[in-house]
Amino acid sequence: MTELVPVFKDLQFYSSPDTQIPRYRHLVETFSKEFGEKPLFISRSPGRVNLIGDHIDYCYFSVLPMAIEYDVIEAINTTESSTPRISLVNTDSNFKPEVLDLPTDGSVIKVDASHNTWGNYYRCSLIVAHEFILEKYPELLGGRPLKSLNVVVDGTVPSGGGLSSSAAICVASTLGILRANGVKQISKQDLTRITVVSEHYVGVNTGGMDQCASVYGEKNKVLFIEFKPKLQATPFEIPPTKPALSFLITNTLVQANKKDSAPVNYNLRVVEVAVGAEILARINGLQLPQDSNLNTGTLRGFMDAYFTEKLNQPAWDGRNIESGISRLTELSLKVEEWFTDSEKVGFSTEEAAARLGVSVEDFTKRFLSLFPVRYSKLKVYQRTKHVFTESLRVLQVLKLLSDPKRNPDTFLSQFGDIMNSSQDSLRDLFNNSRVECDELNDVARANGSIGSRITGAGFGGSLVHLTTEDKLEGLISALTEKYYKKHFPHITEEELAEAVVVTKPATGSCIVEGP
Ligand code: NG1
Ligand code: MG
Repeated sequence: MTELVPVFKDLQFYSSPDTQIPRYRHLVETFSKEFGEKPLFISRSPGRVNLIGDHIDYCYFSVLPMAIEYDVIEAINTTESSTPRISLVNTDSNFKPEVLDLPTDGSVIKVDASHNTWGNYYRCSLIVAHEFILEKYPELLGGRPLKSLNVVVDGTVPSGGGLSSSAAICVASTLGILRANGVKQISKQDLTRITVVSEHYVGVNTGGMDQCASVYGEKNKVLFIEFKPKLQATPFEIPPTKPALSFLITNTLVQANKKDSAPVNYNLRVVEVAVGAEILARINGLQLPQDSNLNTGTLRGFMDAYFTEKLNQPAWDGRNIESGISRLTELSLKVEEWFTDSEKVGFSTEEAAARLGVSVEDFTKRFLSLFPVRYSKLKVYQRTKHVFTESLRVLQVLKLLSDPKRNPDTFLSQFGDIMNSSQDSLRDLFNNSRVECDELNDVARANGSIGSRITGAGFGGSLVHLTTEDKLEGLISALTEKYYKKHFPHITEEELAEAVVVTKPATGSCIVEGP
């Protein structure tokens, strides 16, 4: 069954719709003030918090995020203009208005990734929306440029906070551009497929979790997102507990500047795990299918090849939890044997090329030229071990969530322990924590959190904590005193309220026609 992105007449899809009314009213008023007319419709997409499974989506292992109520809403109308262009206004005055000129010959707009402005995210969306129309509905444009648009954007997802503000704006923009150009209905699957690659145009070699979670979000459900054998999101109810469980998100207020630091953090990790996949394949005499985005094999591809070709076991469908747990446990142990002690320290470019039996030139072309990266040693063993153990933890949590016979007395502590081991792995093996993240984590764990971990890319950004409703107040006040007031003595009540939030799983992308 093809699920379509829904169109709503009112705001009932929020858990407390009334609190959103003033925000929508302000958006529409800003639009009228700026452009002297009413918007045609509002396009919306949420941020997400990842409960478990970080830095494994680009290896095609499954993840477990949920969409949150922080979102991006965009009021849109088409407009006549002598040259085709998009006029972008943001309700937040920190983001200055931008005008994006569309190529007059009907070709797809370009992004200058070296000149980063918030408008670049909109350009990414123009590219993927335009290409989708050319591929599926060429008659809508007949070679003409996309329509000129007036757009006002309002976002509540903190930027650089690890809650996927970038995916929220890319998905909301893409959905809005498509509708304004005559694509009245789009499937969740198509919207995810085309937006997954959108941020590649601003120079970040992203995985697909965020866009998928943003599109498929469902109230009160977490999403089990698979990338292989095909992209799909399966919602899972969070079981009732006594006292009721609660997810708290805390922003460290240390920004993860992923765009500018990508060569030493995000994009470098993508390279390290790809090199890991190819080295493990070589050790085991396997040839990996080459991923079309990365031009290399992936760790998921390695896992599949290792068990089917080397050990002659049946293919794993990604759904059989027990078999996944046993295979990933085995791989997590095997990596200890597969790398020598000196390799565990790291690989220089020469060493990595030699391990793969290729020239440095070939290695560079294959792994280092898609996106720029900088390093002294590639930490292949550490990243690979993280990916296998983290993917294992996702299945362990899924098992807890989906088992009707789970023990209600130990469910929360088991879930929390898995989150804590994830944090240890992120900190020690994946090195995407920072002292501020560790400190916030320690304060939380000592004050009522059952499990705490970095969520999203890390390198700053946010943490997610599993706790229960009766502990929330104490936890929040400990974090306020021992982390926020200590590091940011001048923090206002409003800033605090934005940094520390209790969140519920929320509805995914939608069009709002009503307000
Ligand atoms: P955030 O931190 O939301 O930007 C990033 C990637 C995800 C995933 C996580 C780590 C983007 C848009 N998303 O999320 O695909 O790899 O890091 O699990 O860069
Ligand atoms: Mg992002």
